[in-house]
Amino acid sequence: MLNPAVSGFYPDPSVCRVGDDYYLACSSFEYFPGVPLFHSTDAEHWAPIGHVVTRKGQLSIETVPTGGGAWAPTIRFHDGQFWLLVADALGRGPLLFTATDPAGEWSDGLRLEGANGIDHDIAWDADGVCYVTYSGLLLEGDDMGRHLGIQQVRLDTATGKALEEPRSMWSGTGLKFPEAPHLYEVDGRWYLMIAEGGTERGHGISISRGPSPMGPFESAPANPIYSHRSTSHTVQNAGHADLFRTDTGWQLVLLGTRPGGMSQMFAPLGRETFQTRVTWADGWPVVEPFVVTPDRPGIEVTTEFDGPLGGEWLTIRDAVREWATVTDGHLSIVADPAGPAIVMDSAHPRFVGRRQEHLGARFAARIEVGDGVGGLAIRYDERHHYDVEVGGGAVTARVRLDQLEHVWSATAPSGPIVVWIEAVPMTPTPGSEFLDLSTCDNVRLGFTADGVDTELAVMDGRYLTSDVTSSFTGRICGVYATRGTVEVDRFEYAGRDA
Ligand code: 6LW
Repeated sequence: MLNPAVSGFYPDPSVCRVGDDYYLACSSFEYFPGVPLFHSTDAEHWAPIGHVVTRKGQLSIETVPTGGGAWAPTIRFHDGQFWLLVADALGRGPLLFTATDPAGEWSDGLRLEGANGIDHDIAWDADGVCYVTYSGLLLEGDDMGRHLGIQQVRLDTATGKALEEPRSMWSGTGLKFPEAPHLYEVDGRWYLMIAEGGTERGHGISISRGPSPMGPFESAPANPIYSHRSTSHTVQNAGHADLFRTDTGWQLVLLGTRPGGMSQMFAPLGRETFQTRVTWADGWPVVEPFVVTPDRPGIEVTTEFDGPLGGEWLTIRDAVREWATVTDGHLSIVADPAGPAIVMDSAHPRFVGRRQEHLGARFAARIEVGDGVGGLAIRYDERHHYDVEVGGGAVTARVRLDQLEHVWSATAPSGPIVVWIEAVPMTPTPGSEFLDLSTCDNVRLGFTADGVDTELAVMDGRYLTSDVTSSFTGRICGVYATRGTVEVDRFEYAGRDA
């Protein structure tokens, strides 16, 4: 099957089927719009159709800390409508959204009560009783950080209230962080599938089965039934899966990363979505091993801002973006006069960007800052970003790594200038130093004026990876304004894996 199914920062996939249509949802954390949705008619090629979170108020998007926000949706179709559960982690908490058209609009989000945790699954038995099964990682109250294992309640979906005290469920084989539970009825048996081992290299999928949605569940003898841990597979962290049936058999979607390096490795794109087939033996699912599809074509996209920003454009903790307007082939970003001197250090930068979706990637923006300051930045979070900034007569490349900052500057030419950031995967060449080989990529920072490219700096890319930052997201690259108004009339993204 085609892999990645969806490349770039698209973790925690969940799929539901409605007739001949398949819908896929992923996490989005502090980014807006939130909870991206994809559609497929062959359960293999996925096209974006919109987002669940398109309005202020659906999530606590303005205030969630880095790493919080939309975690791990479950999407299902039941009783004539779509249901999507997602935790607004460190924000509103667990939420239930509904829609009749998955392309939108979705509801405001009903807060679940009595089911505290993350990764909420929703399932119904033949009598219409609704079961919500979730990972009991407490993210609020005095017990914050405590993990109660996999939990379950029956839910009143009209009020969002649990109908009982949570009960403890089968929670895997004892590996860390039992999470991502999904409950399925298959041929008269109930299956409880989870992820365990942590979302890093130890990640894996385990499953159990029982006579009812409440169990009791017996663990599959082969658990974990799938993992890439301790292998040299190009896809690591494989886990957090959702299972579904197609006309030709069973499949699952799961998250994984594509780290680069040598012994220790680093994943520039964060957690992506992969897919594979599933067969059954002795009443247990058997996950077919998968590989990254070789020779996937690259893409080149140019945005000339001749219409509203598409769904691929993200803002950080901002669902309104009134400071970003598109008119006459220009994206104008108006800086916050009270914003900090290094706006990308802030939790609320006036920044509009898109995902890095390929291991090799080049972003270029033609910008004009007038007497303001702004530029192009690639970020994991406000403590880890590389910028190319124009202002005060200079073009400055900046690297921010936590409290450390380093800059390289050149004189800025007058008029519009093309600033660019390029991720170049590390490839072994004779004479390479070990420290070169041990990273995933190098990030070049520079600008072009009068047809001449000036490289200001080349920075090891490992500091912008999920492994170093510990952020749950991926690389996002875009334009920002620090002072005054920054005009952007062209933005290019070229990406290729090989
Ligand atoms: C998600 C949990 C996990 O809720 O990381 O891989 C958390 N798994 O299941 C955030 O994506």
